[in-house]
Amino acid sequence: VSTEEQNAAIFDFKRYMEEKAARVNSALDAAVALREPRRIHESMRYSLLAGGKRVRPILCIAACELMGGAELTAMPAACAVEIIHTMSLIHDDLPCLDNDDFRRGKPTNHKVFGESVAVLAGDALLALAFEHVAASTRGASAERVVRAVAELGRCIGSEGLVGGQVADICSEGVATVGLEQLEYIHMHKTAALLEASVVMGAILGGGDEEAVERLRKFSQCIGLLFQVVDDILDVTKSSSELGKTAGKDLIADKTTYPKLIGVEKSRELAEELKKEAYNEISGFDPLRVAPLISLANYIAYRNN
Ligand code: GRG
Repeated sequence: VSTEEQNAAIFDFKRYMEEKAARVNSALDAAVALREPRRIHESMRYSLLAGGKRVRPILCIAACELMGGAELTAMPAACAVEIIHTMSLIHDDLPCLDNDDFRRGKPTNHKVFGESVAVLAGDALLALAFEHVAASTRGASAERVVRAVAELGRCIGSEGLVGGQVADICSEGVATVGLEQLEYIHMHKTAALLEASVVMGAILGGGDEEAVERLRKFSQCIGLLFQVVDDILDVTKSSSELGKTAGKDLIADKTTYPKLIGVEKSRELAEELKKEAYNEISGFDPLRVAPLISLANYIAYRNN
């Protein structure tokens, strides 16, 4: 067991997550206050404040603090990544995409507000995310704020999150999706927003080029790890909760890591990615890196 792992074990991760999530939640509440026009803000708030683990904003804050920056400096960027995550879920649940009825334990946005408002709530959240980082970030130079905004745009656009989603749609029902294609989908659809979260935090926290690039690699490893674990959970859940999930795309036509390489090899891959993530940040102060090590662990061993 490495020094980093020992420190991470002593570090009270549960408390850390609860405290950070609580402050992220109040910042989100304030950023999307209920105002006129009422209907659109109700719809935006409905999905944004419906819970969720807040992994992305906490990663953003942890990266900023590792670089010596303040939580307050990262908070608008932290809110922005959660706002974008939420808008991607609202759009993903629409009948023209995944057609889901429930999300975060509640009826999906379009089930409550109708499809047109749900589309517009997603659009408004996307616009707000960029406005919020640009207008509300304090404690970082204008140059760093602009760099952070550019990272965000790149990570979620047609060569990032949206690109991954399109590749995913195009691969549906295709029998020959290989490992390379699957990795492309996950690196873009899931890892890109985690990358934006970590890299924005590092930039705003004052990290130099080398530190930012190390953290970028770290985020890419945990991004892919997140999805490999998700795929494994799908398999382990699908056998125990088959009744609940019957008819959904769990086993149907979706290519997953367990399908391509089996559950055992998928677990090995997850373990490798976790080690690679650790390696990337092993040069930082072992005490200060504990939150990021614990977050990597949390992603590797989570059960939901
Ligand atoms: C970003 C402009 C823009 C458009 C969105 C619809 C779409 C394009 C993308 C879909 C992306 C998608 C649904 C990716 C899956 C992301 C994922 C891993 C969700 C689960 O995240 P958790 O476990 O969920 O962090 P909670 O609810 O805890 O936040």
